[in-house]
Amino acid sequence: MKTEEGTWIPYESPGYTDEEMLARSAAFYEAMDTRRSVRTFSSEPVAIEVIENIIRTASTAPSGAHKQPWTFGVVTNEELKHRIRELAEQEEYENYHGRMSDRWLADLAKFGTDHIKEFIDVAPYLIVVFKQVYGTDEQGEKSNHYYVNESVGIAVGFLLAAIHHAGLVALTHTPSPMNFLEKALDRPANERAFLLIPVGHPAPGTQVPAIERKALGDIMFVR
Ligand code: IYR
Repeated sequence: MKTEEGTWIPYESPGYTDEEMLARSAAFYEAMDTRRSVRTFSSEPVAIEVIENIIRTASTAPSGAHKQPWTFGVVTNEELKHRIRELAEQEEYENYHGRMSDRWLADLAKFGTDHIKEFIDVAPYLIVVFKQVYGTDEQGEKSNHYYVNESVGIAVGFLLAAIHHAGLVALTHTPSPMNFLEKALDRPANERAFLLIPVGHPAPGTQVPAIERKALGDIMFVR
């Protein structure tokens, strides 16, 4: 490996014992296994500092050439949330009434979804994730971003884990096509809406569908 370029610093391994590693990996799995997508939110407020920490956590994700090709829009303004709800529902109406195939609608039946997206009004925060398809350097010149979908997808994984760790709930919502979010939030030409993520406490009495995760043997192979 070449280490002549740039400044390098030591990486400090935590140095867990095998027993600690086993216990920690099992405990983290147990904690993550209780995460569920939730579609019914409470309007109970959440401190902005919690949201800031969650977004800081997302920003620790690896990215192509460390370009960090993401922007997280935090929407709290009630009128703006409502406008976004109206625009999302317009797209979703078309999705549920012709754009999605019968097979797709059948696959979604168990989740009880339709084009009504009340959670956009109710959740105290909407995190609108944008991917940056290119960057701009200090001179205002275009710079390249690499593996943008992979990078932003990983960051959103970290974001969802951080939301769950904080004891909050979220939904990875895709009101497609999502370009209305770029316009509604007045984003620059290099940003494309990636996901709309309401975040907050679950509504009292929230239920989630009784669905199972695939067994390890069905998702993993070793050779
Ligand atoms: N975007 C729509 C439809 C939808 C699609 C899939 I795939 C889902 O897992 C859930 C919903 C909606 O948000 O209702």
